[in-house]
Amino acid sequence: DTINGAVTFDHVSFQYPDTQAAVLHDISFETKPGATVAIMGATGAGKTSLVGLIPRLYEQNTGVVKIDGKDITTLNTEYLRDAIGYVPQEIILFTGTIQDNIAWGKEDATLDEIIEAAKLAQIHDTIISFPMGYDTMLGQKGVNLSGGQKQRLTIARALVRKPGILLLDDSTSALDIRTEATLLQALRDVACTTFLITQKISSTLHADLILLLEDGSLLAQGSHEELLENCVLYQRIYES
Ligand code: DUT
Ligand code: MG
Repeated sequence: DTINGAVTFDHVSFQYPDTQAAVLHDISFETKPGATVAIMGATGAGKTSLVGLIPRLYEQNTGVVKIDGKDITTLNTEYLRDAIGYVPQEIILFTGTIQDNIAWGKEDATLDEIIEAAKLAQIHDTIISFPMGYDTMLGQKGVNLSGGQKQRLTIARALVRKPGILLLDDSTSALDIRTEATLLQALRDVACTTFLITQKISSTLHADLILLLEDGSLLAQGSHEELLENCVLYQRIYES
């Protein structure tokens, strides 16, 4: 069964096993299926840690995380891994073809599925502009991609699984405003709930929900308009 992508955090706190201090304090929010959720906050605020709880890369200490109303500790990890696409902050590409790089982790993906994912990730046109297309080699013997092209390639890799939830950890930082907006709209069109960690106000403008983290606490949450009205820190980020 597929997921709709509603995500709920209910009084979630978390600390890494080997550390003393909690990294996330009493986080509560909920998103509708297909929503775009922007996560902002200074370096070290807890953004990567927060999204890592959703596919159970880590386990919260208190509180409950739910997907489509189900406590994720009751779901099996294989189901979670299929349902959630995760694009980590550090991009990993290997020497091989573009096709192999997109299919990494889902080696049974068909070329059609790979192309569909690349289109959704807004990288298909770039790929077919290369003489070898999807057979283009990456790495020392192949083409060098720009930062934004690498980001979109790794987003395509996550989308090959057709996830109901996509976690983008700073994965659009090198994209221009228009390409990013097109990507977010395309994800909306396929009803993929998207968590986007970002430092850019341009990415929060169209988010259904913005989560503003400060030192592991949820300083504010709401739409762009709501935060602009109610949150001094958000106003400052907006004006800077
Ligand atoms: N932390 C650990 N162990 C880890 C990872 C992080 O103790 O394995 C700490 C570092 C930091 C806090 O957790 O004090 C939050 O880190 P996180 O990586 O979640 O912060 P971020 O908001 O993603 O920061 P950045 O914008 O630099 O990626
Ligand atoms: Mg991070």
